[in-house]
Amino acid sequence: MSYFLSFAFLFVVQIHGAPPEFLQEEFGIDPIELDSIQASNMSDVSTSPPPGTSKRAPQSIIIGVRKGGTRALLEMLDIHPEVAAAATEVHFFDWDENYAKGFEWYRDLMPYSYPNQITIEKTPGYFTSALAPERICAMNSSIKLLLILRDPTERVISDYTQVYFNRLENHKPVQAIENLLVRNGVLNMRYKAIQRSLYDVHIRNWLRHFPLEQIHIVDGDALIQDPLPELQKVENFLNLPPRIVSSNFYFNQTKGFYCIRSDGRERCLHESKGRPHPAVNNSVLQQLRAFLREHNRTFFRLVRRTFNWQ
Ligand SMILES: *[C@@H]1O[C@H](CO)[C@@H](O)[C@H](O)[C@H]1NC(C)=O
Ligand SMILES: *[C@@H]1O[C@H](CO)[C@@H](O)[C@H](O)[C@H]1NC(C)=O
Ligand SMILES: *[C@@H]1O[C@H](CO)[C@@H](O)[C@H](O)[C@H]1NC(C)=O
Ligand SMILES: *[C@@H]1O[C@H](CO)[C@@H](O)[C@H](O)[C@H]1NC(C)=O
Ligand SMILES: CC(=O)N[C@H]1CO[C@H](CO)[C@@H](O)[C@@H]1O
Repeated sequence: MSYFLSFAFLFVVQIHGAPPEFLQEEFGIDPIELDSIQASNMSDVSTSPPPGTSKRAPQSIIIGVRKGGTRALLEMLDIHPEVAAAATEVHFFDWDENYAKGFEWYRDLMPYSYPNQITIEKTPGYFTSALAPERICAMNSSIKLLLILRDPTERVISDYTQVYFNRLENHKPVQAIENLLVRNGVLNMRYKAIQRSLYDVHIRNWLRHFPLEQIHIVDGDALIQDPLPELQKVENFLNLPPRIVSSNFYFNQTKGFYCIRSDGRERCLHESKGRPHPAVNNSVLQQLRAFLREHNRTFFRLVRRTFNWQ
């Protein structure tokens, strides 16, 4: 698995030319990653395209959130015969140096698709990017956006855990989560993991450019518990015929997660490297929860929907 992660890491650096230092901190690996390497098979890049296919701009984008389960969502949607999923996180709309390369560069990173297929890419960094909404709107103002969210407090801890292990692997100093969350007794609002969990702040930015009807929110906690109902909602949102069925999933007792079965292939999902989350000091945790509660209230009002986060 660590082989897979470093492979994926290298792959993104090579293809998209991003500064490694930035990546080490910011490149998000989902809580739910794939065991297999299929998602980033480099040899696919050079195989000749099937007749009748071409590369198309995405008609739908999974915009985030980091650590929300974006990889799981994309892989599960990829079961659908009318979905063509991009293999890597493109970071076109959130990284200036990629955006400067232009639209043709972006389209070239999309998979070959048939005319009846919907191309989907996912880059979790878009949701929290200040510029991504207007840039995506400039490309296609009627594009369909998918946003997968989970409990904002859990997301903070998961975000911390990922960066913590990345830093360990890169022999960089690490800090206890409490020291990052709290400075001088108050919540440290400059901590990016907290900022990224302010869903209301970020969604406002998207709603300035897109009507709420164009943004479908997937409940990340529900997707992991029972994938099919959440995926059927997405099929409906994307106007896809219902093709994902319960036999595409089987529960692996050992892992405690669902595995995907499609086209005779089996792929399993699991917690990122099985990393345990740290036990967070309870009073700090309560402080964080109380703070996010206000934000999630505002968020529920903005999206006219509530989520079962406690
Ligand atoms: C990558 O794709 C090629 C062609 O589709 C296949 O032959 C090869 O086994 C794949 N490699 C991995 C590591 O999945
Ligand atoms: C824009 O997105 C919509 C919704 O997915 C799609 O129907 C339309 O074809 C897209 N337009 C272009 C130019 O890609
Ligand atoms: C279930 O998960 C275990 C533990 O990761 C794995 O060894 C096994 O191959 C999986 N079984 C199936 C049928 O996917
Ligand atoms: C949790 O942190 C508070 C200060 O923020 C401290 O007073 C308390 O002793 C800590 N609790 C534990 C169990 O470490
Ligand atoms: C995680 C979190 O803060 N959840 C809260 C979101 O807001 C509702 C009220 O609208 C609270 O009940 C949750 O505890």
